[in-house]
Amino acid sequence: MTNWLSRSEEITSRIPKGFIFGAATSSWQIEGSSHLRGRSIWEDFADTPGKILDGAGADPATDHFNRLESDLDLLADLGVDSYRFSVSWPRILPTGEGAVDQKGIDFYDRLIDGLLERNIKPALTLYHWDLPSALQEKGGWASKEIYEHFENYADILASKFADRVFTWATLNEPWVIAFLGNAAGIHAPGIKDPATALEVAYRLMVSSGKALEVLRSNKANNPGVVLNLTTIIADDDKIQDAANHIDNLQNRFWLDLLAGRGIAPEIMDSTSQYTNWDFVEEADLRAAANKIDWLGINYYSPMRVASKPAKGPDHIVGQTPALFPGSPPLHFVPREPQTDMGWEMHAPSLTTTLTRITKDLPGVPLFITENGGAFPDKLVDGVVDDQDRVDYYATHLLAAMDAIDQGVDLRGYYAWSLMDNLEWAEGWTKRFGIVRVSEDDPTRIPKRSFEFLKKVFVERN
Ligand code: GCO
Repeated sequence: MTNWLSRSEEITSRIPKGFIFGAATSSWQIEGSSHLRGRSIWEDFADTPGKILDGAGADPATDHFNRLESDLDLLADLGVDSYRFSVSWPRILPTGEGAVDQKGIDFYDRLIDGLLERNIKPALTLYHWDLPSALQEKGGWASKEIYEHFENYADILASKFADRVFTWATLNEPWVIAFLGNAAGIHAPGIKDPATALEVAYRLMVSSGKALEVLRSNKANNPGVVLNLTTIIADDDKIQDAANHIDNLQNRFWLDLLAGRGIAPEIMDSTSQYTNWDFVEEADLRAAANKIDWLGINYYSPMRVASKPAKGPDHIVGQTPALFPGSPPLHFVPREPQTDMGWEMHAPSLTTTLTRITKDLPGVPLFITENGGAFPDKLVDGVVDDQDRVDYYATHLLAAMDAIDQGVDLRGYYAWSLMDNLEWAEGWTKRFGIVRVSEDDPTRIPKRSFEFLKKVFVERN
């Protein structure tokens, strides 16, 4: 492994002036203090035995709610320009609608002001998966009523915070929400129904487009959306059709909607056994194509597919055919080296993902809004020497710089994640943090990767 701590200049010398560096988190994964807010679909999911690997739930998470000030000090110490966080909808509106909970507003007021006091730009995400349970009972993202609820929620947040927030993202990873939540049922709300998943995918993008308008009417700066896009690698000749199908649902669907190209006939055909898409409306498609000021990309790994299974264990978190309704038979065959999620580490795929987006959605500035890796960290004498994570960051930062050299308008990069946290259905079993936190000890211990990123952030021009 390269000693990146002594070779950080190879990276810093390539970072353009004005490039934004940050770290990212999300509300449900870190906040805790769920008794001070309404219930979300992730508590419902976590309370169902067997859904979360280690049985973890919303509390205490990392106890961020009670440790806000010291967590903000950590960010300042890291030397970030920006912090990407999400707002918990049920903290603002306990049942998703009705009266605003002032406690919730006060918390995010403190968060935003605390960032600004430390000269850190707030990057706010409206929705990172913690839907109020009361709205799921009314159909959640599969119902048309969600448009109005999401617009109302966006309006409340923008009216309170528009003067202070640097970038706004409507949604985080609608692909995950739609397909992990509603096709494979491995995320909340745990539905296994491809037809619902496809409708949710569509309604999410329409909701996002409508929320963009609301944000703009409140003079919010830089409204955008965050997608998890990646490069699909066909590992043998026989798998090209299946690879195209995966690419269509993972990448093309979202980019086409944003670019105003609607839903591709190939996608409608290949999913026709589940839905006839009769819920699609022209006016909605126009809303889904509302202008974004930037696009966020969460990138971790390519998806490598083949006609034959790979040898060895094949549990790869979030890579299974059930996530791609209508897919021809295929296998996910990540190569070594892999992270703890079973995800192949292949930095050049970050470059190709970015250049492809630039081609399919020209003229939109990009941010890498998440990138990082889960590794089996060891705490030895109070130190986590996570050289594997340092290596991951270094190679992916270089791959991001390669994309800039190839003409990609990449404006910033956020590391996932500021700290170890609740990794959704994997609970505490997977660690993505550059700061160590554990379920039974909320003490923050910056890892070697924190030191490395700090060096990069501080030493650049
Ligand atoms: C996502 C989410 C994060 C995850 C991270 C690691 O991209 O899935 O935005 O909440 O924790 O990606 O899986």
